[in-house]
Amino acid sequence: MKPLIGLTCSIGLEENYQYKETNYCEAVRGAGGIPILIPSFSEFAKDIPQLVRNLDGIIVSGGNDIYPMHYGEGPIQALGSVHRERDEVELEIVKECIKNKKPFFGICRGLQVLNVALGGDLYQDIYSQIKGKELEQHNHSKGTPPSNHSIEIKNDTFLYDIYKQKIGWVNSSHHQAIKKVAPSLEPIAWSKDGFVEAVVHKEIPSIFAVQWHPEKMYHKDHFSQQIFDYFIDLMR
Ligand SMILES: [Mn+2]
Repeated sequence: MKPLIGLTCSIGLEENYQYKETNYCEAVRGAGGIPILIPSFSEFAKDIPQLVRNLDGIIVSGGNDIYPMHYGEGPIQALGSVHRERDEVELEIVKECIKNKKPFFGICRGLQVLNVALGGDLYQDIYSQIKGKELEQHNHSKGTPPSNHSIEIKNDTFLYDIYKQKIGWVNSSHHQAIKKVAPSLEPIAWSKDGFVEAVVHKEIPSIFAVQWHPEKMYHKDHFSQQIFDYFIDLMR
């Protein structure tokens, strides 16, 4: 039996449709899983406990910003678009994955959701909130170059086992980042300018997240493939 992998959807601008990029689905299937899209809408968070129990693993995917009230702040001017129902559904998914020790893979926004759900917080916009320090280009959106910035990977982690070296190269498409890491998460990779680029749960190693987009490089990059393989293999 192939593992069933829930994939959270993004919400269209007119807010009347839900979607997920095909490359997420291809990466899940390529690694041996069956992708199942999870929408977000009013009151749906209440059904998440049952849904999580019936899936083998969940990917909380990339997308818009998290409403900062979830970490006790009001919105600053540079905050991007937010969607209250998606926040509720995904925060509930984290809670249930922890409770049921269900494999969880956060990608980009998914890393931020994981951190906020577990008590950490975020920079709402790194480029307007961090002054006096030159930051790398984390918010690359034009074209699809194979790599945007380097990461330094911690020894003795699953990520090090994949890359087999301290330095990796990743694509990057985010303007928010982890500020305070949640107490139950361990950072395992950083960009040169000091942002946390990957985390793993300290007690549940099958719960992890990356700040970049391995799904976009799935067909081109061996390491990206291996991250998905590693995730799906947790369920075999
Ligand atoms: Mn980055």
